[in-house]
Amino acid sequence: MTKKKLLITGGAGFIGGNFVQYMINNYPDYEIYNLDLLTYAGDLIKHSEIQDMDNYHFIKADISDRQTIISLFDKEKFDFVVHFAAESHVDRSITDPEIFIKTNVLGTQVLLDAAKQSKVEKFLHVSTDEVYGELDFDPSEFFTEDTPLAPNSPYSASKASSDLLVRAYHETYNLPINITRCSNNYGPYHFPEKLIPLTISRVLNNEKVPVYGDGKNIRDWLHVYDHCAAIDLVLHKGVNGEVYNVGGHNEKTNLEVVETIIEELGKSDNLIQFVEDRLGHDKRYAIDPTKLEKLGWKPTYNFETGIAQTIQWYLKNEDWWNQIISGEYKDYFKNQYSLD
Ligand code: NAD
Ligand code: TDX
Repeated sequence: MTKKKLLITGGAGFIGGNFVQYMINNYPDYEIYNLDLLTYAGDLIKHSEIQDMDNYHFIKADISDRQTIISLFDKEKFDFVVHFAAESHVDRSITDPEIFIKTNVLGTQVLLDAAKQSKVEKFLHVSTDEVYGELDFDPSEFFTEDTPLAPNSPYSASKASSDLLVRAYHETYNLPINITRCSNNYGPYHFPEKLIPLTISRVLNNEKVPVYGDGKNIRDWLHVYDHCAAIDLVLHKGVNGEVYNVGGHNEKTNLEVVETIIEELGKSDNLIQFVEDRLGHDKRYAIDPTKLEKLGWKPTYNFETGIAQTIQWYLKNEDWWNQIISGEYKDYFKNQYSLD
């Protein structure tokens, strides 16, 4: 029997990187191809233990490079595509939206063309709850798959655009697709520009933690391993053409998240510094995952255990994040924040 060929785009980043490891561990009979441009957000250090395995292949390429992508698909004839590659940070999209359109919209369209031409069995597009916009603080409201798309940031607008293209390729060309829309992830290899790893790394260095506005905005946190299991399920069992929301009912205000990390690390709340609010800052995200639960998924981490383990991971892997925050990240941080 020929082995299934799975292309994972963005497999050098946070979630894609964890998904590459998950698939290598759970599907030894698959050929895994990791395609990534290795932007500031991607690295291969996270894959040093698997890089020499026969069933793991790395391809450095830009998803918006049509010629390269089309000829790669022609040559490899992938069975499945799981598409993570994206510009992913909301704050960067506010300062410099253009690359978000090129990568997230044009890059997705190039991949869709390639997938259509080579007749893949399934194209799974990894999206985000941010495409639905924001919810009020009323705890009885949730995003369902029927919530209208109303993205508020250039990042979420670019993701919503790519979602609509994926949908259109299904409706127009009958491309077999699924779209997953997940809430905020946390866990190993989360890039330290995002709230949780930024807080952990700064608290460990006794540096101030910037909290936007009053810190009362709410995010719905899910451990990245639970997200990987959800994608696995949708890839293999998802009904063709369907969207699935992914979330584990773990709503926290940003201030609660920051205070939890400070307490776990035995430091003082004096490290919190309220700073100017993010432009267009979405108030609250909260996912209703009923449809995915009916397919057979349930999360395995509660936030308290997950965050404690994540902090331990950052303590053990200081080399990885120290090397990031001492590079070009320093300039990014200085431009982004005015801290005491
Ligand atoms: P990330 O920024 O950590 O990783 C993105 C990866 O994509 C990097 O390895 C980067 O090098 C690669 N990449 C960027 N541009 C590329 C290009 N033009 N060609 C090829 N590769 C390119 O992002 P993440 O947090 O792991 O998010 C992955 C996906 O999941 C994104 O599509 C994001 O929208 C979605 N998502 C993220 C979250 C979250 O909480 N982080 C939640 C829901 C959905
Ligand atoms: O320094 C900070 N201070 C702060 O208060 C940062 C970086 C963030 N925040 C706030 C903004 C948000 O309300 O914390 C919350 C989380 O911020 P991020 O970690 O930047 O995540 P978010 O904007 O919610 O988007 C994330 O979840 C959905 C991912 O980055 C997206 O890729 C994903 O689609």
